[in-house]
Amino acid sequence: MAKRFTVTTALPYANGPLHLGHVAGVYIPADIYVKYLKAKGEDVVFIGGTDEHGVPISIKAKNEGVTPKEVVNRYHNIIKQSLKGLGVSLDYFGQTSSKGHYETSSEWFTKLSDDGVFREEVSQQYYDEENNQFLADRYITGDCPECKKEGAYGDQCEKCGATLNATDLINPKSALSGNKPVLRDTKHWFLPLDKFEPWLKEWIEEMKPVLKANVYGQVKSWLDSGLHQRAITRDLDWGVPVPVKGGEGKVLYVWFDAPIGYVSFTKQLLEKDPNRNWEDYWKKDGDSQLVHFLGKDNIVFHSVIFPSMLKSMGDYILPQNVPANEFLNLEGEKFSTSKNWAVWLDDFLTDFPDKTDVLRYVLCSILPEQKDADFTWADFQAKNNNELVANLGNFVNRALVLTTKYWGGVVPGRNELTDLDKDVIVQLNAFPNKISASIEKHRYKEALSELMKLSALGNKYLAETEPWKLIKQDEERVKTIMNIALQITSSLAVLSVPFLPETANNLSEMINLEGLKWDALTEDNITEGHQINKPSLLFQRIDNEVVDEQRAKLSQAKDAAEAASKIVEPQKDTTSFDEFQKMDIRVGTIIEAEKIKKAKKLLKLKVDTGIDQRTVVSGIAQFFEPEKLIGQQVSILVNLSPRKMLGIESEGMILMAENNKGELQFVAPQGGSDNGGVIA
Ligand code: B3M
Ligand code: ZN
Repeated sequence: MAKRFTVTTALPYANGPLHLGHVAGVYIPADIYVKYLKAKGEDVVFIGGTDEHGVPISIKAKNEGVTPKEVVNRYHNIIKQSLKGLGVSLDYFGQTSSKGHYETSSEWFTKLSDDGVFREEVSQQYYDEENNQFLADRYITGDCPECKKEGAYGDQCEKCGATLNATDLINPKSALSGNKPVLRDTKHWFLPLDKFEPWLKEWIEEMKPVLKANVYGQVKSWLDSGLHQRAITRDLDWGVPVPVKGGEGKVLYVWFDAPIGYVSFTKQLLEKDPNRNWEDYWKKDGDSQLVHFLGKDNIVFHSVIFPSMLKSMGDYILPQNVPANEFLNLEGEKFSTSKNWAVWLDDFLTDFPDKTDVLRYVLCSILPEQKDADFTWADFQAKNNNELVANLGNFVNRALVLTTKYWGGVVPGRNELTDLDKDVIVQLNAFPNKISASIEKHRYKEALSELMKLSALGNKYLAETEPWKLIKQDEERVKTIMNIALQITSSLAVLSVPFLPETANNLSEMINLEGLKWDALTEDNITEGHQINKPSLLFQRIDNEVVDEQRAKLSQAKDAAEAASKIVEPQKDTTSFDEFQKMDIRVGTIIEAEKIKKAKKLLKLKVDTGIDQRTVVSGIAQFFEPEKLIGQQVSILVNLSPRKMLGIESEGMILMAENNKGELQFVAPQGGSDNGGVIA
């Protein structure tokens, strides 16, 4: 084993909350690994944080009319809280917009630039003359050169999927000013990956024995298709400023500074620690084992680009492993933020505050380790009821309840062992190593299933020996059986720590035993005469209604997202000026408003039109409380022929504006006007 461990979780962009896809791909396996290492007494730093640069974040901020810093702080906090809620024990959760991170990434860039690692090249890029700035690909739109449709972006056409260069767009327009951008010379710095290719190829072959097949496969195919230099600077105003001469007005490319975050966050964590030094976790002398956890879309950055940067820095270690996962789907479809097809971690924690371990269990049991996997609410319910309640919860409860019932919670001693007892003990003692082996190979699904085999072993043992039947005839025999059952229970309390931390905690409180060590587990964890505490149930059944509600919530959210992205209504057929002139639209004021029985959508209004006071039936009841409407100015079509609705004569129509969600607002003169005023 290495002297110490540096474990990182990929940094999610701070422009949205985390969903279960992020959690399963990165945080659950990383947290299991780290909790395991810590249970073994290893020296570990567990580093995470948010990635706070990049164009989508600036665009979001612009759309919201706030600064990028406001956006990233908001989501950083949401993400941080939700990970805490899930019991993920990161030692540090940093921000790439922090001062310390700016310092470290500038140091890296300056050193690599001084050492002549980068290439510098001038190329032509689109520039917005009105806003005096170069345009990122996403800030340029135009007609797609492939499918000819409008609205393609400088990097991609979302209509036909073509990958584009901004200069290929027909009729390019700046998204900032709407003007035609001009081409201007600009200088950028490049990481010459082509130069690193030979050693990367050797290194990846050396790593092959420990790499997961999906990771090796992806990196190999990248290397085989040949590496090209990559621009690591951008003409933007949000990011780490390029710290060398000629870099004015430019920032580091988000993928250059983000992985340096792992280093800057370690520095921030250990800054004030008198006993530990960040360099031990990153430099060769420290002999630390660096492990990056991430999703499959980030493999190349962590196994080609960042290693090239680490190597170029000279004295840094390279990753020992990059256990990337494939993707998790939701009810058979890809997670999608824009379609709102997601279970958000913070929502889950609000809806199920006492079920974090259930979520950890279910996600671990379906981890997309080798191929994409699917989360369904039916499976969530089934795994809770059939595995956690019926297997683990049931065994522990029987062991503790029977001990309480027969001997007031005092642990009995063992008498002579039968062959069955001896066999169970041999099996029990093999579990710590089996689970360790699976975790160390980053096979977390397998490790969890081993844990569940241990409680299944306990259940089977009790079912075969039936102590509840024997207690009347042979209490001495029952003492032996229950002693063994309690040894299994106490091993479960330790071995479940990485997977089910809250359960492990509850369990060790119930058995009233702390400080048991993973490596020291035996058939004598718990001694004769030890007093256990009052047992309670570890898990509760989940009923159908609960998961039905979650499924309904998912489809409602999806419908709302679809409605929000609804295409603007097509234009109606043309009408003549004379036709339009026939309509008499006036300013009016609502003076009375009431609900109409049996009509959910309708309100009965009395409107002062300046001409008269008249009754109008209006379909706005879902959006307004009648009391709040008194005094509201409106635009009213006064010469519409009267219509009877639910027995009420309606004399006119109030004009409303509808947004994409189908919500209504009044169309009224800004700042108020006189009733009866003509609208034309
Ligand atoms: N933010 C991409 C992502 O969230 C990127 C990861 C950075 S890890 C250094 O998938
Ligand atoms: Zn296209």
